[in-house]
Amino acid sequence: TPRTQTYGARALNFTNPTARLILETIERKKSNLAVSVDVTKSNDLLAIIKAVGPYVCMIKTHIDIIDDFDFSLIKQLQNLGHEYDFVYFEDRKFADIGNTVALQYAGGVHKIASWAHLTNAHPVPGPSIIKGLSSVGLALGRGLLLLAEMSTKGSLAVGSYTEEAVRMARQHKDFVIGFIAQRRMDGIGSQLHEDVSQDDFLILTPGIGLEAKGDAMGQQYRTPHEAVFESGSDIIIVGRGIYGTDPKAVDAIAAKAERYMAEGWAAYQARLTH
Ligand code: 5BU
Repeated sequence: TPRTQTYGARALNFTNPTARLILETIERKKSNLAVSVDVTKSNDLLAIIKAVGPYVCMIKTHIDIIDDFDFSLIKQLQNLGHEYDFVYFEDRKFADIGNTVALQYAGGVHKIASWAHLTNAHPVPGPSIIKGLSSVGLALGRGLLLLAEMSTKGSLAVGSYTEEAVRMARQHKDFVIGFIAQRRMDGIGSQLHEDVSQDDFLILTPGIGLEAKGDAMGQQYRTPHEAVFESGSDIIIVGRGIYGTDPKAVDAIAAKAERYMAEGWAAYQARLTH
């Protein structure tokens, strides 16, 4: 099963080029760490990416929180992506009708589809949201994650909602390459008599921290070991646990990234042999 396959071997489980690129990048860099850089100034964003670049397979952005956004920032982000060998995940959380999300994904100020390898969507509108986003992203080789679960206290994405999300993904495996979730979704949402043992989806897990248990606004943290070893997550997403409160403290930020990378990789290696 995917849980005990290497990242490199799993690249062959996918036809989507972004899924393959992510798995190959993880294998090459021996890092299943994604850093979520939630800062509001372009210069801080670039400085933090430079600091953590060597240790990540992925940088997760919220491009709409950048106060001084100018499209020239995108070229600089792309250059760093090539220099340090990682992919971009724009955590846009699309949630509207197909026609609207296609416009939001392709255009506006941020033109997300033109640079983000990966983005995500809430399954709440139903399969039409995948149709809308794939009408833009599929031909560009992009990938989509569905939000099957969230890390927050009291999340409504549970039970049959989560199951339906997985079912939607199974119908669109060319474009939906995985889930934001807190655990593996293997077998979940499969119909009676359907053989899904060979199905592979990437599980990306936010809400990861080694020190805090949560924040003042409902975020809940688990450790890399809990996520990757116990729950079978593939990529850990870490934000404030790495960049802390001072975006200028780049040496400390790099050291933290290295630590999370080591913890995430150790948990994966332990998983392979258990
Ligand atoms: P943190 O600083 O590690 O708490 O940041 C977590 C990031 O992951 C932040 O950008 C959130 O928007 C994002 N996130 C999350 O925390 N929980 C979720 O369930 C989802 C996204 Br989906």
